[in-house]
Parts: sequence; structure tokens; C-alpha cells
Amino acid sequence: DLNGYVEAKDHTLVIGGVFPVHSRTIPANESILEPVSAKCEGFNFRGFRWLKAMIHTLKEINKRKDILPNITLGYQIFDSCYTISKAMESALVFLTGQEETKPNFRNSTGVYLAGIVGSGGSSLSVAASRVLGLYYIPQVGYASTTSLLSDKYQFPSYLRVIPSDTFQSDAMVALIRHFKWVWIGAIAGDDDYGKYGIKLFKEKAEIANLCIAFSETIPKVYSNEKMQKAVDAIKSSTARVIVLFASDIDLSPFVLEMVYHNITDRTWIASEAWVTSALIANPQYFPYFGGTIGFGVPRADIPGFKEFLYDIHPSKDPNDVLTIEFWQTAFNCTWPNSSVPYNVDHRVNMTGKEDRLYAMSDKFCTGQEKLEDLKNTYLDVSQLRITNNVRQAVYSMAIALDRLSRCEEGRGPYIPGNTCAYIPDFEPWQLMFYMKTLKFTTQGGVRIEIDENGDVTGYYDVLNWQLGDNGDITFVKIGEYIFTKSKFQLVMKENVTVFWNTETKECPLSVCTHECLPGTRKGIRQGEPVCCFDCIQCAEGHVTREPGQRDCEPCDEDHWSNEQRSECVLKEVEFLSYEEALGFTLVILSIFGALVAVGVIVVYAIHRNTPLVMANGRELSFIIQVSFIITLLSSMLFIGKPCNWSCMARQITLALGFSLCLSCILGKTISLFLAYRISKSKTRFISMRPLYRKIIVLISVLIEIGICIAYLLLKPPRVYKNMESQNTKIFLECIEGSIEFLCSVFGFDVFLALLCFLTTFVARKLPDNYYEGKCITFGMLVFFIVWISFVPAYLSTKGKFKVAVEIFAILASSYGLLGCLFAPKCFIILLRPKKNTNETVGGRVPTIDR
Ligand code: TCR
Repeated sequence: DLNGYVEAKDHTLVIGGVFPVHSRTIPANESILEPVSAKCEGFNFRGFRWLKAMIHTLKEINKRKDILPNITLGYQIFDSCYTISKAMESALVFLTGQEETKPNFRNSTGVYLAGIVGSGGSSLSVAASRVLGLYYIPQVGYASTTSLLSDKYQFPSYLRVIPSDTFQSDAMVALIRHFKWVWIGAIAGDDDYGKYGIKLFKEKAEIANLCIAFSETIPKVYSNEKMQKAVDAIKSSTARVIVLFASDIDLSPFVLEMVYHNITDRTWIASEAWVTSALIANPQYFPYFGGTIGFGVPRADIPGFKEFLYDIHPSKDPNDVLTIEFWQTAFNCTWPNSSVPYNVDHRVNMTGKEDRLYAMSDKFCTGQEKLEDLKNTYLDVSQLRITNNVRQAVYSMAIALDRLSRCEEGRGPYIPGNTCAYIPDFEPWQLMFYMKTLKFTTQGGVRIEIDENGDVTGYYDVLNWQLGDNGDITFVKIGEYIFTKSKFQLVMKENVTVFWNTETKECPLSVCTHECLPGTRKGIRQGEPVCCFDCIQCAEGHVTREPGQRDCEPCDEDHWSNEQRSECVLKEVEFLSYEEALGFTLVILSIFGALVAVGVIVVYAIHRNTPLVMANGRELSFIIQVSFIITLLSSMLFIGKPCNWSCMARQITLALGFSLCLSCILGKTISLFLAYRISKSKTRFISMRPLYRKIIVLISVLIEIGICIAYLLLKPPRVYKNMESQNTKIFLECIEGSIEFLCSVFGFDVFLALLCFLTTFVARKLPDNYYEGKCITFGMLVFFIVWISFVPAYLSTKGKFKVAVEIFAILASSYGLLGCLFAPKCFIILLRPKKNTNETVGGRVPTIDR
């Protein structure tokens, strides 16, 4: 069913041609049917033009008399559909001349062919499978693991009993993550196995956030230049862990290279193809490859196999060339009268030049050599891994054949008519049906289930290369990677020690840059892999607690970052406390002031009947002293840790203290003022009734109390944690609650003060012997000056100093008033008692209090 053109009749020779006239084949639907040549789609004009050009040229040549005069050229041209299988098919048609979907199944042995086990390496299986797939001839692989072969569109008849490399790359990533490596080198063999294997690994590593430091291939045909490229990459990279995806045969020149360049201190992650290879696991290479970790398919014991292997001798069959060669190589001798050359090595050596070594051993084999004395991979049955796979591949084919042979007519799988196939005359695609769904349990109890992609699942042994007691490399099982349909899991054994080929004999660290310490975060480097980064210190107020974090987290509002930015620490809470010098001094000052006021009271009480005291108004003076004590002591409420009640108390007591004090002074000044007015009008002195003065005091205090109560009830002041003004500290302060209320509370005091000032100012010239008016005027001035200068000072300070300024103003104004009002009087009472007599007082000045 190949599309194409033929013109062969009456021609002497035919030239074949294959052109991509179509771009692809149409995938066949369900394929237990007979194999058919795939149909194509996507007509490709360019390819068609190429085809036409060929025909045209041939015709032209046939017409010409100067080229091939008596010979005409025909042609047979096929459409490759741009597909390998189609191209293979046409190639086969060219060769066999059989344009059919069934080739000659009776093969060269003359017996029917059931299927094929094999092609070890992936590239080989791929090539073979392309042809075998055309006819659905079952092919069971035992070692080809490339993921490519899972594609049933390209390789419809390929099945295997070894898991695909998809699982292995998963396992490698899991292993790398287990040991916390992130910076990984990748080296691949230059074939389908290596290239697809490393590709899968890189894809999965990327998903797992690992970084590939470099990715190189080992050339299949020795090339010094290509090899050096890989060696240089390994040498110059900081990656200590390198994944090596290649078959052991391709690997051996690379191993020599490592030895030559003395590259040690690397941990190799081995792919399945070389992890247990005797070629590489040579004690000689242990300094370079010791500690290698890799994945091996499970090993098994095959009963009777060892005996079978030992049953070999060249004398059994003189035509068995392979046995003779085995014998010659193993015992380093020449078998008499045989044509088998001894020790032929066409290997390309390290210089890149090929040299052939023909070396006939002059020693003849006797046939008496003992296999028992031989230390040879052939006889080593301790690592039967792939060997066991071969066995399973053969078994699976046999079991499928067995199932086929048990088919009951009329109940068979083939449509139409539910027919069966019969041994020996069946067609391979009929066996394919049984192979595709094959599930069986081996003698060893291992379950094998071939899935729709021809793949199996299972588990890998995680092996570590260690030096055994006898100086050989042993593969110590350090864990298992289990992968079934439901589970993908790396289980490391706990009680085995892993050998590390590092200087410290500890697990290596494979990173591009070391993890960022707490307090710093990762900063990306433009254009470099994510594993290479800078560590940037967090900004103030931001921290990273664990190493290696990507972002700094902000501390919450009560906390701030410490010096290293590794932790949020509680912010320092600041307030004016009793313990510190400033607070303590202020307390002393206020107590001292209160004591002074008490002292004045005592002095007044002792001298209560002296004219001066009496003229001053005894009750009012007493109340004023009490109010001084209140205001002075109220300043202590400003010190210490503020809380809601102290915030309320401090403003209220202060305001009330002042209003009491000022209203008493007002009582005095109003009397003076009235006295002054009366003296001006030249009428008789009358003094204001003391009762009125008390009423004034009472009213103003009541008003103040009213405002205070409203303030407390409606919008009381409360504590506030001020975090805005400084980052590292919390200021515990009181906020007013309502600035309007606060202003009215103190506004009323100011109002009283103003009244006092005005009334005394007017009456200051009144001649009284104790300069009462002048004293009060002066005291009020001090009061104003203190509070006016308080405002800017208060507004420009912060935190506890704000409170200190306020206390200072309270103390200063109280001291000022106390001093101005009572110091001169106490001076007279105590030191100039002569002045404090009736005659000096009497007659001239009105006594205001009686
Ligand atoms: N898959 C490899 C070949 C291979 C091999 C082996 C060769 C595997 N394991 C063991 C020799 C010994 C795994 C491939 O090419 O697919």
C-alpha cells in the first residue's frame, strides 16, 4: 500500500526514490487487527516537486543519446510520509521486492518465527523495532529502557520487562532531594539511552527546583575535543554531584579520562546501565568513582544457572567459535588448530588514533584449565539483574504463546467470528494480542504486568559503591525506590552507612551558593540559574527566621527586627518611670513643693491670729495651700506606666487643682478690685462679705467639676501605644480623647487666671501694706509665662520628655504662684514679726477677712 510511482517495464534498470510527499501518517485505530500500511495525510507540495524532478530527470536522461545510450532507467518511487517507519517499509520493499504487509514469516531456519527477544541497547532496539513494528512482530526488550520506546505510535510491537527511564529519572530526582543537593552536573552517553534519559532527568529536576550546573555528552566514537569539553565542564564547575546517564561501554574512555585528570571528590549518580558494571566497578577506579550511588533493577537468583554456566568447554564442539574465543580470552592462551584469533582489539586509544593489536599468545590452551580458579564476570552470579530480565522476557513470550494455544474456537479474540490462532501457523500480530495484555507471576514470585505502553513497573535497588574486605567494590543496598501505579517512593534504609568519596567522608554539599543565613533573603542574579543567588540583608523591621528564605517577613506592630534581622523582638516600651533620674527628680520636686505648702499651712495656723494672716483671709489661704498640694502631687500621676485610670486622673486632678487655686485667688482679687473701686469713689471702705467669696470659689469649682464629668463620661482620655514616632520603641502615652474637652477643661482655668490677672492688675496700685495686689499680679504673670512657653516646648518633644515638660510646667507654675503669693508673707510672719502688728495694719488698709 505504498503510494508512489513505478515505471519499470521495458527498462533496463530501476532507480528507487523515497520522497516526503505527505507530512505524517494517520495513527491507526485499535491495532489487534492485521498490520496495515499506514495511511498518510498532509500533502507536501515541495516533496512532491522533488519527486517530479526525479522522474523528469530520468526521462530526460533516457532521451539523451550521450548518457547510457542503450540503457533506459525506470524508477520506483515511494512516499515516505516524512515518517521513519514508512521509509523503512519502502527500503524493505526495495530489498525484498515484496510489497505486502506480511513478509515471509518462515525465516531462514525454515521454521515459523514467533517473536524476538532483544536488542540490548536502546538505540539498537529503536532501529530494529522500526522494522519489526511494521509487521507487528512482537519484540520483548530486556535492557532497552529509553522512554522513546514507550511510544506505541512509533513502536507498536515493542514490549519490555525492564522499567522505562521515566521512572529512573524520577528516582534520581528523589535521591538528590533526599540528600538536599541542588546544583547538579549532567553527563549523557551519545545515544538514545543517554540523551533521552538525561533529558527526562533535566525536565524533572527543573520541576523539583534543582539546577543543572552543566550538561555534556560523552562521544560514542572517541574524540579528544568532545571529551575535553566534558572534562573541562566537570573540572570547572562547583557541582559536586554529577548524574551520569550512559552505558558502561561508552563510559570506559570517560573513566580513563577522569583517572588521567585526577578528578576526585565528586559523587556520581549512576544510571542503571553502569551501576553494577564490572567494567567500571574496578577497584583501580575506586578513588575516582567510589561512593557512587545508583539504581539497579532487582537482582535475582536463578536456580541451576551457575552450574549451567560452568558447563562450557571448547572441546565439546569444534565449530563453537564463541566458546573457543571465551576460553582463549579467559585463560590467555591459544586453542590449538583453531582459526579464532586471540585478543583482537580495535579500540581507539586515548590519542584518538586507531591502533590494532593482534597478539597471539604463544601459550597453547591445554583444555585442562579450571573454570573454578577463574575470577570472571561471566561466572559471577551475584548480580543477576539484566540476566534475570532476559529470562523474564523469554518467559513472557512463552506464556503468551501458551495462552494463544489454549484459545477455544468461537471464543477467540479475533474478529470477525471470534476465531483463534494456531501454532505454528499463526501470524505475529496475532501473538501481539496476547503479549499486549500479558500479566503473569514469575517462579520467583515477582508479578509482571505489561501495560498499554508495553512498560512494566516495579522497584529499583539504591546501590552504593563501597570497598569490600577483599579489596573489591561491593554494591551495598542503601535503599529502594518503589514505583507502582499508585506509589512512587524512595525508602532509604536507616541502619546502613553510605560511603562518601569526599575528603571529610561526609555527605557532600552540592550548591551553587551557600544557603542564606537567617536575617538575609535570596536575591536573584540576573541571567543565572535560581540556585545561584546573592544573600541580601532584610530591611529594618523585616526578618527571615529560617535559613534560605526567599522573602523577608515584616514584624507585627509590637515587634521590631533585631540587629541580625533574624528575629522579631518586642519593641522597647517607653514611658517616664519613677526609677529613672528624671522621673525621680520630678517626684522629689513635687513632694518638696507639697511639703512647702504644708509648711505654709503650719506657719499660718500658728500665726492665725496675727493681722497679716487675718487680713489675708484664712480659709482662702488654706484652700489655696490645699490646691497647691493637689496640683503638685498630681504631677506624680504623670510619672510611671500610664494606664487608663491614671490618664483620666492626671488631667482631672490637675484641672481641678488649678481651678480651686485660681478661684480662691479670684475671690481675693475680686475683693481687692471692689475695694479699689470703692476707694476711688471715696466712699467708706466696705469689705466684701466672705460668704460671697466662698460662693465664687464654689461656683467656679462646680463649673470645672461639671466640665470634667462630661469629659470623663463622653470622651475620656486613655492610654495609647504610640508606634508611629519611632520604629524600635513603643511610647506609652495618654491621648486626650477629645481635644475640645481638654481645651475647655483647661480653658476654664485660663479664663479664671485671666480674670484674676485683670482684676489685680487694675487694683495693683491699691495701697495695702502687704502688696497683696502686686504679689498676685506678679504670680499670675509667672503663671502665664510658664504655660505660654509650655505650648511650643510640649509640641516639639516626643515620648517621655513630653510628659516631663508637662510636669515641669506644673511644678514651675505651682512653685511660681506659691512663691509669689506666700513667700513675702511668710517672710514677714517669721522674720519681721514687728510689721505684723495691729498698728501697722490697722486703720490704713481694710482687712478683707473678718
Ligand atoms: N538500558 C540501556 C542498556 C542497558 C544495559 C544495562 C547494558 C541497561 N542496563 C546493563 C548493559 C548492562 C539499561 C539502554 O540502552 O537502554
